[in-house]
Amino acid sequence: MTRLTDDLVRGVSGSLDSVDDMLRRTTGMGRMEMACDALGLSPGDISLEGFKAFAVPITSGLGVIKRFSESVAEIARKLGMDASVTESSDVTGFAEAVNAGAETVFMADDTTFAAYNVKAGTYANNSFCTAAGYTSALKGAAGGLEGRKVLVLGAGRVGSIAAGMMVRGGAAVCVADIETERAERLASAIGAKASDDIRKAISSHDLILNASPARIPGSIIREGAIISSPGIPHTFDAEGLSKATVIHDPLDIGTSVMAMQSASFSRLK
Ligand code: PYL
Repeated sequence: MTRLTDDLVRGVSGSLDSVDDMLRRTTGMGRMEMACDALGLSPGDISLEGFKAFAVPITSGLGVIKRFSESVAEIARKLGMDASVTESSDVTGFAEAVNAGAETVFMADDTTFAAYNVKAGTYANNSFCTAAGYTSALKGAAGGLEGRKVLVLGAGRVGSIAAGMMVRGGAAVCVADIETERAERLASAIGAKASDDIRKAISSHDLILNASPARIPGSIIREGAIISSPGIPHTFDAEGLSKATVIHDPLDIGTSVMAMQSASFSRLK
């Protein structure tokens, strides 16, 4: 999983409303509807009344990312949670959150970003939720994925989960990865096709879920393509952005689905 940087996170807080606008414009769903759709729920299924959430800064590994926890808390607040950042970090911060009545605790080290539901004793995982959120966004923007050809770029955690979701949803999935064997392994595991020619695959698909850090030149993107793109870094050129509908944000969509999945563990009506 590519680690976010201070720069990538810096812009998250100021763009929460524009992400919501982008989602409505491209998928017909706002943040809450998309997050619930990703989980097979509707907003009315979950009550967030008095729902307390805390984001705990985690200093392990490469350490804290500036404003990561603050951005996570802001996203949770946008969904209607009473969310804040703990004073302390790590285990002390976790204990602070539990003592303050947390129902969900958000924590991320360099490998796992989890939203732990204290009441239910289980957690939402960012990789699963990011895959579900970007799959839901692609489905919304495309008007459904059943019977549609979809290219998944990147057979890592998010790409693999999303590819499996879309195969189960009836899409004709093709997987491509810079490591061809990884694409082939995933494709055979989920009953999809694999391509060993990434450029050809991109130029022959209207629907793409890009879970790779690759820079995709606009010249090979089809006019009118829809690219649901959790991949970071996010580097589409002007030609690509003019030809395609590109759905992307570095943290918001995945965190929104995590927050709602974590809440669903204790608040499903
Ligand atoms: C959750 C993001 C999405 C993509 N990559 C994942 C990442 O950057 N993980 C590392 C997060 C580290 C957070 C740091 C802190 O500020 O608490 N430990």
